[in-house]
Amino acid sequence: MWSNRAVAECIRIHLLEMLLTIKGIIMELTDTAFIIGDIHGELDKLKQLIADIPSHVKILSVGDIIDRGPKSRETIDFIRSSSIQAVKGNHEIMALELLPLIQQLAEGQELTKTFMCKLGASDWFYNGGKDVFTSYNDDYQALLTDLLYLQSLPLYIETGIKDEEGLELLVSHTWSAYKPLKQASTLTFDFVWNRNQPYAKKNNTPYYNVFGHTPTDYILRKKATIPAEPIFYDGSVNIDLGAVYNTPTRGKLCGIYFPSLDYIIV
Ligand SMILES: [Mn+2]
Repeated sequence: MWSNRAVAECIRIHLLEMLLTIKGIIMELTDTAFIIGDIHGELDKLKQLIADIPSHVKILSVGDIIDRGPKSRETIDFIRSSSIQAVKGNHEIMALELLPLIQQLAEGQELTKTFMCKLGASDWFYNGGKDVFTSYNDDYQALLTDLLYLQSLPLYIETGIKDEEGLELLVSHTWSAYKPLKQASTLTFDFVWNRNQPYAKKNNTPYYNVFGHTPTDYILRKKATIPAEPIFYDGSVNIDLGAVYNTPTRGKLCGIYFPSLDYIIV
């Protein structure tokens, strides 16, 4: 016998799979990449971080570009206009769960109390999405356009750039290198929600995985340093320094070059 909750989760997963038309993308970069951690609407930090990145360097993002911070809408605009290639994070996924509703609003349906209840019941509203929604000032067409852009983002990027050991840069929101990428459609939740850190001491995948999602001080707990630092594993690195959180061991945005692994923190 399935519980109501299990049925609801099943419907939710099915809906999500329909929304996720793009799983992963393959790029054929040959030079250098610069990958940015979880931005969460911290546009000023983003601009500061990439101000001096040379133009030949391809800039990528591990996702969670929206929610919680002050300038989500402007961050989407900036990322699009600067041709930064992002992957989806769990915050983009949560926003996308409202796509069908926003579509109806954009088509002229009134924002009734029932409608508001549906929006309010969503995970997105409870996780920083409410402010993002409000920032569109009832311009549902603009919100829809931005959500469709978020929908177009992949879950992971195989970049084509290799380090000295021949490991290819893989960019994803969570640690994902151990997964069979081709099965991304059945592993969506893992790609954006998984909080596991690399459990094998030795990397036995063909990838070097740059990811975010869980602020590094949460993983280090009492060993957390000030200022926050990325955590390097064999064949992967977590670069989420909790840019949007105002605490001594967070509040920083990190970007890392590949293959050199030199990093910048602002
Ligand atoms: Mn996340």
